[in-house]
Amino acid sequence: MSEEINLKEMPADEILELMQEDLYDGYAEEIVEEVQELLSRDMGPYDILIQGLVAGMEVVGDDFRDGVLFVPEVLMAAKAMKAGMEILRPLLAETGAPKMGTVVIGTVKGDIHDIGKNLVAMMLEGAGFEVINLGINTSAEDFIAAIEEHNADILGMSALLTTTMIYMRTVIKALKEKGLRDKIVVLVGGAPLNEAFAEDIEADAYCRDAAVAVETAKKFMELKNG
Ligand code: B1M
Repeated sequence: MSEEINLKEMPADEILELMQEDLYDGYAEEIVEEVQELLSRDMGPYDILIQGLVAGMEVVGDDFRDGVLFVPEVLMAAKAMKAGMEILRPLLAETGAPKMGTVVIGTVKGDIHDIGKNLVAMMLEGAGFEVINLGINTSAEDFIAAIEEHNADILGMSALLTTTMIYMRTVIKALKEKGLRDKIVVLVGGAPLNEAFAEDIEADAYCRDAAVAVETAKKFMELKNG
């Protein structure tokens, strides 16, 4: 006989564990219920995001790397993660923080990973930035057009593949050719990157995670505004 799960009777830490399992199994509806249950207990959206969703996706990532999970399963997990993020998004963006500046962000050309980039975009919105999210597979031309259109202060680029991260260099080169490089702060992130790579391509900073991206973006805006 299958055991009926009653979320209301479970302690929060067990719900977080269950979230990780449900994310692994790609159960979007269950993820939505669990996020809602934790919110109803006044758990902060950021804690739910990091301790439930991001922690779950780390396990998925490890098993994907080790050949235990394959693309279809990972896609299901990503869908479940997005369902949870959709609920948290307005709450993370709702801090009433004063306007900090404008960020154009996107995943670079050839790369379709967008969960981390969307997380960064959400957290930047929450910190008071206006965020122009260009989505995935973004060309240098599209980045430049958006920077010019929105008079952006910061460009954020994301890449999750060793084969696509090098495209960031192409974008920075294109910014230089357009005479825009000195007018914009370039922040880069994504699992295969590190500080040495960021320095090598002449980005302004590498951001390990979304929290660091927000801190770094704020720091650069403070420097810019004196
Ligand atoms: Co892909 N994938 N994937 N994948 N995938 C990785 C990246 C991989 C490391 C898996 C593995 O082998 N362990 C591996 C890359 C190997 C490499 O290049 N070294 C890989 C591969 C190989 C592939 C394919 C090639 C598989 C295939 O088809 N054979 C293919 C590529 C398709 C393409 O892009 N052209 C592919 C496809 C997919 C899915 C579509 C199935 C799915 C993406 C769904 C989606 O995003 N909508 C997927 C997923 C989900 C992953 C893993 C499992 C998880 C990525 C993720 O969402 N992490 C990933 C394994 C891993 O990373 N451990 C993997 C959670 C997210 C919160 O973290 O994205 O790191 P992350 O973002 C963090 C920081 O990096 C940082 O802040 C974020 C939040 O804290 N950050 C920024 C990210 N961007 C930033 C930008 C900033 C600042 C900070 O700007 C300022």
